[in-house]
Amino acid sequence: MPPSVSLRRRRTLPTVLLAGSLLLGGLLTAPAAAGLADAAAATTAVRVNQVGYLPDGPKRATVVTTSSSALTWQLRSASGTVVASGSTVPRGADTPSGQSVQVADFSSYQETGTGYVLSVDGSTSDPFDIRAGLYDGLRSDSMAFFYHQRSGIAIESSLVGSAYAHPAGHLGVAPNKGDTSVPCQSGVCDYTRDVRGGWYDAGDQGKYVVNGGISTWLVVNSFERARRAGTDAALGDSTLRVPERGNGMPDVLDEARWELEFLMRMQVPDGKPYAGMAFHKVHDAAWTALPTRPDQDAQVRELHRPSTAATLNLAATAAQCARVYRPYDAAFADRCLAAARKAWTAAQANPAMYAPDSDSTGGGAYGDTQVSDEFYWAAAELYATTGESAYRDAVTSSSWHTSAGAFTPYGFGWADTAALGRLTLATVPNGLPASDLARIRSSVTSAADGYLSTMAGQGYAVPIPKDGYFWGSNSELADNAVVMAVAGELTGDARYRAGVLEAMDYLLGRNALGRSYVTGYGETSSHNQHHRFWAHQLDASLPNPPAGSLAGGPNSGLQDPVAQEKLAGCAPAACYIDDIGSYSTNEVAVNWNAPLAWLAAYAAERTSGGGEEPTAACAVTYKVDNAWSDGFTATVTVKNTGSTAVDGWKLTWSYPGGQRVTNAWNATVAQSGADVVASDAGWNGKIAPGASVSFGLQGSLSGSNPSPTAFSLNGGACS
Ligand code: 9MR
Ligand code: 9MR
Repeated sequence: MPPSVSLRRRRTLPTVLLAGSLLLGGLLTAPAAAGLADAAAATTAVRVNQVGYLPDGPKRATVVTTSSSALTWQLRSASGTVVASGSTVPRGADTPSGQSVQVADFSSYQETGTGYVLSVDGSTSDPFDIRAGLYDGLRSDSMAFFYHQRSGIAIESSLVGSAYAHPAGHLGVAPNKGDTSVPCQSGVCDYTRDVRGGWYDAGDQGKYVVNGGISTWLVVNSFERARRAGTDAALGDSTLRVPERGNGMPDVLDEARWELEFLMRMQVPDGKPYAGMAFHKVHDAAWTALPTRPDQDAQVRELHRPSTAATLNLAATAAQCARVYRPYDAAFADRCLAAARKAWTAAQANPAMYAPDSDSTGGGAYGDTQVSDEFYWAAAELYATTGESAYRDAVTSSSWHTSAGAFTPYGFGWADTAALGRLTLATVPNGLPASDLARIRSSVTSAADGYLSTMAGQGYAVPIPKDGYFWGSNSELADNAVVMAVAGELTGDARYRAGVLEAMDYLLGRNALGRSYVTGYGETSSHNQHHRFWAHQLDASLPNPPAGSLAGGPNSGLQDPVAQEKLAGCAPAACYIDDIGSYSTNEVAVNWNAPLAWLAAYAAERTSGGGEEPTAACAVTYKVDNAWSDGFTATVTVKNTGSTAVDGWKLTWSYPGGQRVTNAWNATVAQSGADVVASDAGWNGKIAPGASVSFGLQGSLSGSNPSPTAFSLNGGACS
């Protein structure tokens, strides 16, 4: 029944959570415990988005302090000049973090630049930028995560650099024993299936239809939303590091297709028992050790019993595919639609084949015994795509169509998918009666209002409640931010966009631990996430996770041995450790990077209002002077095309191909993820009108070396 939904995610940790809440009560009266110990461990008491802020967005910081009266904040530019100042607002005890905090709001400062810091109470924040292009690098890196996670294809150094390249995993080449001819678990089927391809789920190499479904939906939805907004060119062909660049298909859809093809391979073939259903999952018979590179996994792979939930994930995503891919590849859209219809029919015939929680040897369970929400989601996608009355009736007769529980404070998720159906019905033109549509849309905006009010009640402005720090909490709040973004689209109300951007602030450093949960973004960022190949912490010859990888985040359930040993007594929002062994707080996963990529693409968009990149009077040439197999040198020339002198400059760009600057001359160059900031060397800081300065750099790469195309000078876009 719908009302039970918010309890389902809690099911995995009821007792621990209860203990956590009791402890929390104690913490607030005895603030010297875990919360403040964590605060001390962070680099600074002034918590900011370590990447930065958009010029027209909210700009808030949280300060951990024992002071109960307002303090003075000062914003300093890179040269040390105080450019703005004001008073903080004391917030007192912040329950989720167990910290006493104050909030500094410098939103009214809208100048652009790099290297700002905020000082309060004798502490200084990590440096940050204020500029419109802030999220361009993350848009690309967070989406590249999916290419890295591809199974059944070699990961090319020309696209991701030599450290991340590896041979194809699970293509039937020894020692792999899959995925080209995979048997079922005993008693499930008497044949084998070719289930190559798809994305590995997370740090493990399982492939799960249930979790693949929500991840695919979000990636495709990110494109569908951008197309409505008229900003889809940013996700179009040749915008991302995918091998299909240049094929005429938007790159985001190329990436999602890799998973869609896998999801369709998981459908039970005609003529077999349960034809049309989807196998729940395919993974190793026993857990592999860390590290294990995908192509070196010697375990037997097995198909697990078909489930209704998996079948409806296939129906929903294949129906969405049929709608979104049609303009680019009608034959593929037809194939998706046929698979979706067949899956729907099979799920109706087998409505209660539940995947059990106990099936977690060698792979995750993704158990779910409540599938009416998956029925609603699949019906909504099929109806939005086909307009057919049978699917409309399935939508309108579902209890989820009217339930107040479709959106919960804890976010939608792999087990809670009714919200996905609502988001589609609210945004994709369809034939529901106007009153019905109005009700659906207002359910989106009232959910978003709830998230905004949850944020307003917290010192760190997190759109999940204090008892919401479950496994993958970062995805809960990211998913809630997706809902806020859609509410903004439906209403034009700017408060929702502000809420989305503050959720990004949380992920990128304005949080209880003063840490960015996204690898490569921010001064203090997670880089030891649980992963079988990006296992640098265990084997120095292996890489850390690539830039743009999101950690699961604080989990008050402490569901792994490292968390249990190191985090006992933590306040909910501080129950996190950047250790490869802590899979319950620090894994990566496709259903977590998917909302990150969705939000990064949204945040990277130039809005029609004040978010438009201001123009600067400059022209930049970027010339590759020399390139070899894994490196290059380049000369960058900046010309002042305006009529006033430039006095001190910072030039920013994003590398589209994973290049990394290793060395520079005549400028100081810093890189975070794909984003590069080049600052003058002091003596060459002045550029007279009509004059130019040049600097040189050396970088690393493997294979292709696409030149950056967009440059900003002191925060303004050059022509
Ligand atoms: O590596 C696994 C990770 O992907 C899962 O999220 C997690 C929970 O299912 O399990 C991890 O595997 C561990 C297993 O559960 C217990 N033995 C140690 C495994 C590696 O740390
Ligand atoms: O994201 C999943 C979380 O909701 C569950 O509580 C947890 C334990 O069942 O499993 C998480 O999913 C993991 C999956 O089981 C195996 N691959 C890694 C996933 C992320 O940790």
